[in-house]
Amino acid sequence: MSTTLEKLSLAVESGKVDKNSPFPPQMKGEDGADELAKLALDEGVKPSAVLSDALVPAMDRVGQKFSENKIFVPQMVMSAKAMSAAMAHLKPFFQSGDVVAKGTFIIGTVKGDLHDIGKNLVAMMVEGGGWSIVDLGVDVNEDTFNQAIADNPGAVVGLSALLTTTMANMEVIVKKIKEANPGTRVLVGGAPLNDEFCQKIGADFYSPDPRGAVEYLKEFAA
Ligand code: B1M
Repeated sequence: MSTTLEKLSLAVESGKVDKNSPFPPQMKGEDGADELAKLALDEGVKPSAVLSDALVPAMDRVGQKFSENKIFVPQMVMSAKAMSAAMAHLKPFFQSGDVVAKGTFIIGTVKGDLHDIGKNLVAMMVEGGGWSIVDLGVDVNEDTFNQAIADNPGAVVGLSALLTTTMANMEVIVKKIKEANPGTRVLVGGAPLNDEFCQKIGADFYSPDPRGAVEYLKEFAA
């Protein structure tokens, strides 16, 4: 692996967004993910290699450390931001077809729920895993999910809920998705959920964290 890719991977893992970013303090003044992703592409590294050799492994390590409580939400948010800064340089290549997306992942926070930090992290991690993302935002109802599925046939759908009150809305939305689109895979997540609830509402998979979502989606990657 090129030195630039190694540095990029470390920048994402450490949450170093760009040169001016003060976080993490020990990397002050060093290039961040923004500069390093651009440099890698300028050096002729293929966008697919930037993604698979630097960004995806970095986010895998971040997800692993988060699952093991070795890092916490603020570090994970910074890593997600760093990955986004790098991904911005790759996006034109995704759009041009130089990188073939593994599939489409539709994600939204369910009706009545405005919490989006976890949902955004999942979207970023899944995007870092090579998927094309349709982010419907927050407070999303069943009709909006079903319209997005109609617009993106074969997509896997992710629902997030952070409130015990909106878990009930999640149940209705899963039911309506399954009625309108029986073959659609539905992944659910959010702090108050568990496996038992997932099974009860007829969803296909519960993941407590973004890493679990990325792992689950590997089964359906094109
Ligand atoms: Co709210 N809130 N909040 N809140 N809020 C909680 C969730 C709460 C637990 C706080 C508490 O009382 N201790 C509580 C819920 C209690 C309950 O029902 N169980 C609560 C409440 C009550 C409320 C309001 C009702 C407060 C009020 O107005 N009276 C209100 C509701 C508004 C609404 O949604 N309609 C409200 C509002 C807000 C803010 C707007 C102020 C803000 C949200 C800002 C935003 O998201 N842009 C907010 C915040 C920040 C929180 C806490 C403090 C932090 C949530 C967060 O972002 N966590 C939260 C308390 C807490 O969690 N400690 C709380 C960090 C984030 C990375 O974790 O979202 O869990 P999380 O996501 C994780 C996993 O759950 C998972 O991966 C992520 C990373 O590991 N995951 C998925 C999430 N979605 C997934 C989807 C997947 C897979 C994994 O697949 C699709």
